[in-house]
Amino acid sequence: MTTTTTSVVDQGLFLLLGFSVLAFAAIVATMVYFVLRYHRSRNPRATEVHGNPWFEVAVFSVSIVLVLVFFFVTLGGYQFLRRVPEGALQVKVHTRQFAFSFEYPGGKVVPDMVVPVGSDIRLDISSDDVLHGVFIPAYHIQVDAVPGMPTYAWFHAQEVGVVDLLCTVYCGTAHSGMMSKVYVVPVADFQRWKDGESVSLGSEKLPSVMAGGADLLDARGCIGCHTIDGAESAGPSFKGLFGSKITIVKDGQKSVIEVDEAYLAASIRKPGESIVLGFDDMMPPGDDLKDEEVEDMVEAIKTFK
Ligand code: HEC
Ligand SMILES: [Cu+2]
Repeated sequence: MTTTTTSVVDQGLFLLLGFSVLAFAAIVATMVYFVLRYHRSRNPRATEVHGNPWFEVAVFSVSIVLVLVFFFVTLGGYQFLRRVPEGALQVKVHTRQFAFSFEYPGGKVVPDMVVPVGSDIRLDISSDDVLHGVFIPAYHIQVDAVPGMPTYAWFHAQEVGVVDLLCTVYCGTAHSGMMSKVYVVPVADFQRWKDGESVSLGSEKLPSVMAGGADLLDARGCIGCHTIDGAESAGPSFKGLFGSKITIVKDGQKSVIEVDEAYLAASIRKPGESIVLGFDDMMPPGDDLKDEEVEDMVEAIKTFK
């Protein structure tokens, strides 16, 4: 069997777990033996025991050897995880409140990751705002994304299928919704997908390029707090929002307004300035969004009728 990120992590885990189980059994057995052997009926007078140098040296040496074995085995695993095989496909992983986006060589950006089966994938991880974590349980890799400290991870896409990728560092209100997927697809499908064709894996459609605003809303994590089908969420639904009359609270004053493009754009850039009645001021500001991005988002919101 070839070594993978999954197998080296398992190796370290099972070594430590196996030892823990053995040590636990040995300690409990000794304890039970002492309870019986030195019961008052068998050992009515307690005797004092003094040092036993040979025993002490033995315990000490065995412990040192064990700790060194654990250290070198897991160090080997760690080095394996930090050594990206040559020729790995590079994917940039951007993290932000509250979404991941994946950037491919050539500039394609999507909200879920797509990779060809059988290849090594290098993830270049960065954060646009606060601490996040990139965790792919199926491949046993987990790395923190720290603002200003780009890092990386890699894995070998073992078999075709869909696995989860999620944030493991509490990054704010909608942290629990910060989840994406990794689609491991046949090589030919990956090529077609990269060329911009619409491709499916089983019944699921692979993510398309974020050209239009709707994909951008998804990639920027807006859909984590706003639904497009009218359902309740942390924020008001986008369905039927454009052109509707809503009550907002601004500087403590309530007023009724009609939702137009300017209001939508202002809400995306500076959500804290006016709050929709009945909701909390919890939306992260979109100061870093480009003008075209805000326009695309506004256009997309208008389409949810
Ligand atoms: C953490 C959850 C959260 C995220 C993420 C979020 N929003 Fe919001 N959003 C809210 C809440 C809560 C409100 C209502 C309170 C307010 O007006 O600030 C709101 C209000 C809005 C409004 C005004 C809606 C109305 O009914 O008047 C718009 C437009 C909007 N968000 C767009 C966006 C866009 C676009 C994004 C992605 C860039 C986004 N939101 C991301 C929570 C969120
Ligand atoms: Cu996060």
